[in-house]
Amino acid sequence: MSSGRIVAAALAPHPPHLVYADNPPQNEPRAECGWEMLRWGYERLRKDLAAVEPDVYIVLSPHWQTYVGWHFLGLPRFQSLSVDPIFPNLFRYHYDLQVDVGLSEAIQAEAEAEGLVTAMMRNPDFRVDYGTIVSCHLANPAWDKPIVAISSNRLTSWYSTEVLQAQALALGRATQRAVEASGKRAVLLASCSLSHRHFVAEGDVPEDMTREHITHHGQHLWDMRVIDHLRNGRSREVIEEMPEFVEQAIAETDSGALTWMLGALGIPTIPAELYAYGTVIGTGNAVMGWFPERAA
Ligand code: 2X7
Ligand code: FE2
Repeated sequence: MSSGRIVAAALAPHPPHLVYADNPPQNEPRAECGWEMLRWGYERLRKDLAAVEPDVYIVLSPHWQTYVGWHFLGLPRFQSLSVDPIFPNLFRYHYDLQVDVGLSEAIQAEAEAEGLVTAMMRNPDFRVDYGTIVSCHLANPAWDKPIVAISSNRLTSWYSTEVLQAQALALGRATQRAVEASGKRAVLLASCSLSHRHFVAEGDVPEDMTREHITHHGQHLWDMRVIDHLRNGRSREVIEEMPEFVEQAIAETDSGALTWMLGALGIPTIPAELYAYGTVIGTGNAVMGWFPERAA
C-alpha cells in the first residue's frame, strides 16, 4: 500500500449558528441570514479541501469531553438527532455518519504506544457531540467520506494546559504515524473557537447581526496574536503561549484540538491560510487551512 499522508488540516470552529444560518435540510430550525464572513470563509475552505481529494476526515472536538483518556468512535455508523444543549432553538440536526473504524483503531494503537490512556466507543446508542457534527458538516456537507472522531480529554481541568499539550502532541504524532501506515489521504479538523467568552443572553432574533461583536477587547488582541503566529508559520510559539492564551482568553483550545493538529503536522512552519475570522455570540472564531503538499 502506498504511504498515507495528511493532505490538509484546518482550524474548523463549530458554532452551531453557522449550520443554522446555512439552512441545510438536516437541521430543523430555519434562519434568515447571519455570520456571513465565517460561512463564506468555510465555503472557500471546503473547495480547497475537496481539491486535495481526501479519503477521510479526522476531527477532535471539545464537546466530546472525556475524563479518563482519549476516546474514539468505534462503530461504522452513528445515526441520531443532535440537539445543542445551550442553543436547542438553533440546532436540532439529524445526522447519519460513517466512521473509518480501521483508522480509528490504528490511531488508538499508536496512541497507546505513546503511553496515552485510550478507549473505543462501541455503544451504538452513543449520541455524537455537536462539535464533531458541526465541523464535519461545514468541512464536507455531503458527508460522502468517513470520519474518525476523537474526544477531548479534559486534562486542562484536571491538571494544566501543559499536561494537556504534552498528551495532545503525543496524540498528534500517533495520528500522523497511523495515517501514514493507512495509505489514506487524511484531512485533520481541529474543531474549536479561539477566544471563548460567550454572551449570557441571546436576542429574540439570533441572527440579528447588530448584536454580534467580541465579548472583550482583550480576547480580540489574543485572537489576532494567535492568527498572526499561525499565518506566519510560528506554530511553536502558539504552543508555547497556549497556557496564557487559555487562561486569559478562556480559549477553547483548552480542548487540545489545535495542539493535536499542530503536533500531527510536525509543528508546521508553513504559513496557514486564513479564510475568515468572526465572532459568534461574543466568541472569536478563525477558519484556517494548512496544505503541506502545496507548500512542498
Ligand atoms: O460551542 C460553541 C462555541 N464554541 C462557540 C460559539 C457558540 C456556540 O457554541
Ligand atoms: Fe464550542
